[in-house]
Parts: sequence; C-alpha cells; structure tokens
Amino acid sequence: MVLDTATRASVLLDGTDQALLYVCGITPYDATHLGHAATYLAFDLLDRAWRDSGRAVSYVQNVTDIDDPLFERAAATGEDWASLAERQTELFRTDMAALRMIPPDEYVGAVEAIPLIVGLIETLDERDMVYRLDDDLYFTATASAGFGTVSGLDPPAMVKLFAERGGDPDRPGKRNPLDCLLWTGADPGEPSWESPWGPGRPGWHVECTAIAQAHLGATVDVQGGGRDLIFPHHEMCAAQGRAVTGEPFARVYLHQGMVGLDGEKMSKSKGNLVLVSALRGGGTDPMAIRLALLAHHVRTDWDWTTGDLRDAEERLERWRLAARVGLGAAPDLAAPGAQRALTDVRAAMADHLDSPRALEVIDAWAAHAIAAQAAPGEAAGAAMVCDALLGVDLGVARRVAR
Ligand code: 5CA
Ligand code: ZN
Repeated sequence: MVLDTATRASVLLDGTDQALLYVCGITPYDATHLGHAATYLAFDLLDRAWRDSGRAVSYVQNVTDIDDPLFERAAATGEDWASLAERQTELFRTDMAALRMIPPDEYVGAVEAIPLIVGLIETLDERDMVYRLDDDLYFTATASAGFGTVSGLDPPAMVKLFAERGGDPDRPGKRNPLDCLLWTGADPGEPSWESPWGPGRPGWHVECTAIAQAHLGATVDVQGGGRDLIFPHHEMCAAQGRAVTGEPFARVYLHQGMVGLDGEKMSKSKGNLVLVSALRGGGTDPMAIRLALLAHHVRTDWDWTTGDLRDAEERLERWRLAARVGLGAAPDLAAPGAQRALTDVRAAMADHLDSPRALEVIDAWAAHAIAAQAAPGEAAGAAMVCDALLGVDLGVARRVAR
C-alpha cells in the first residue's frame, strides 16, 4: 500500500502484469543533491517491490533541459546551456548508478520532446482549452474537469503557491489567474524552437504531460516526485492529461517528503545543497549514503545532518560484518534467518514503503548473525534480500552471482 496524495487514502498498488511509472526528473544544473536522491530512492523502492511481486515495470523520467534556471546558470557562468545540461545529466546518471538505483527505461529530455509537446498543445487547442496572450499560449486550467483534485487546495491557496512556484497569477490579460503557460514566445538571446505559433519554447507542465502520455499511455499507474511538485506541477499535468484523453492522467500520485538542511528545503535556488558527488568525491561509500536516506520514511520531511551519515556508516559496517560469512556461498533463502528477513522486508515495503522498518528487520538479523554465527547460505541469502529489495550491496550477493 501507498498513500495517494490525491485521495489521501492508502491504496494498493497491485493490478495487471505491467506497471507504468512516471517520475519527474531533474532540471540539470547543480545535480544531484540529497533531496533529489531521496526522491529517486523512494521510486526505486517501489520499482523493486513491483519487480519482486512479478510485475514488469515501464519507468520513464524526464529531464527538464529547457528551463529558466538552467539558462540563467549557463549565462552566469558563460557555459553553453546545452553542454551544461548534458554534463549535469551525465553526473546525475553516474550518481544514480553509484547509489544503485535501477535506471528508468528511458530518460526523455524536453528538447527531444518538442514535437510531442507541440502535438499535445494542438490537441488541447482542438478542445478549445488554449488561448493566446501576446506571443504566449495558455491552458485554461480551471476549466478542466477535476482541476484541484490532486492537491485538494482551494483557489486562494493555489494562487499563493502558484506565485511562489514559478506561476504568473497576476499577469494582466489572463482569463483566470491559475491558467498556466503552454508555450512562450521567443525572447531575444534565449534558445527557441519553431512551432505553429512562431518560435518559442514550451512551458514546464506540458513537458511532463506530453512525455508521460507518449511514452507510457493515457494513464500511468503512478506519477511521482517530491512533495514540492504537488501544486502546481502535478495538478497541471493531471488537468492537461485529462483534457486530452478524457482519462485520469495517473491512478495514484505519490510524493516524497522534503529533505532540508539547517531548517530549509534543500534546493538549487537557495544553494544549501549537499551533493552526492561531493560526498562520493570525499570518499563516502555510496551504500552508506543510500542507508542514510533509507533511514527516513518516504512521507517524512527531514533535515540532513552529519549524524545521518555516521549512523549509516556504522550500520553498513555491522551489516557487512554479518554478511561476510556468506562470502562465496550460494544464497539459501529457505534458511530460517534469511526467510524471515525476506518476509519481513517484503511486508515493510508493502506497508507504505516503510524503509526504516526494513532497516530494523536487517538490524535484528545482523545482530543475531553476529552473535550466533549465521550459516554461510543464510548470510548470503540475507545479503541477497538487502540487495534485491533495498538496493544495498553488502559485497556478498554480487560475488555469488558471478
Ligand atoms: N524537472 C522538475 C520536475 S519535472 C524538477 O522539479 N526538477 S528538480 O531538479 O528541481 O527536482 C528533481 C526531483 O527532486 C523532483 O521530483 C523534486 O520534487 C525532487 N526534489 C527537489 N528538491 C527536493 C528536496 N529538497 N527533497 C526531496 N525531493 C526534492
Ligand atoms: Zn515533471
């Protein structure tokens, strides 16, 4: 079960053999901070749980390689925006691999998705949900049936958040303050692309709607991201998606809590970042970073401290010590200790991706194994459970697999 943001209910994520996952990807500058990593970890756990239950997962992430902050950063440092985006996307992929996130089937950039985005705007236009203001195009968001059902916010709260998170509720000439940009006319000195409405570039929300629908279909099982994306981003994606197909955009909306530093949300724009690459560069074991993130529940907002890392390093050492006896042995998942670990970690993951509880399960196994000397097959089995369900490599399972 997971908690659906839209209905505020715990819902089962079972269903057909195929699971469709769309997670909002990075805007490629200053990647990858620990907040990003926490978000992608949450969906990696979901991906692993789905695969463990026998479902085939189709997983797509976008890369927002057209966006003001990216262009501004490139202009400030004198770097070409496209090479900045490419460099940061590559760094992100390397960080994700180091943290043992199963990669999505596709990373789709906004630039390469322009034809899809133009097509989607044309369909919205046929439905009479687009209007022009100067050189820009707007989506009549509030006219879309079901607008507001993802965030559950009332219009004044939406207007306030819209202004804080990149929207333009006060622009004169808009039909409704909450209408969102689909296309912006070209600004001199900024990158632009040809379209039926003249040169310009796409808005942010329409990027994710177009990519998700083209690559996964009308309705994904889960749209995911950090909690900061509930409004306006996921509300707008949902409204556009429904307007195009008449179907719900996502069955479930799942959000990761915000990771902060010193009491503030960790964000590129504030500059209060701890980067995965900086920790790795300083010699931190990526598995300790992963364990530090796993120690916090998906739904909890939390602040990163050096204590998080210290605790995770100690835990990793204990787990590796317990698993070491399994080195080279064939994993025996039927051994009682390994079987209990498998059953209990599965149960924790099925219960709202409760990773702190899963860590307690392995802690208990490790304490028992260290005190009572687990048999090699059991230790290799428990290590396999950590590897497969939690993505934590204890240096045993991989050697067995070779
Ligand atoms: N490109 C858009 C999504 S389409 C974007 O929000 N990019 S981002 O680089 O700002 O964030 C990437 C992902 O990390 C998003 O899902 C976002 O919700 C999540 N995220 C950003 N900051 C944090 C944070 N401090 N804690 C947890 N998750 C975060
Ligand atoms: Zn998105």
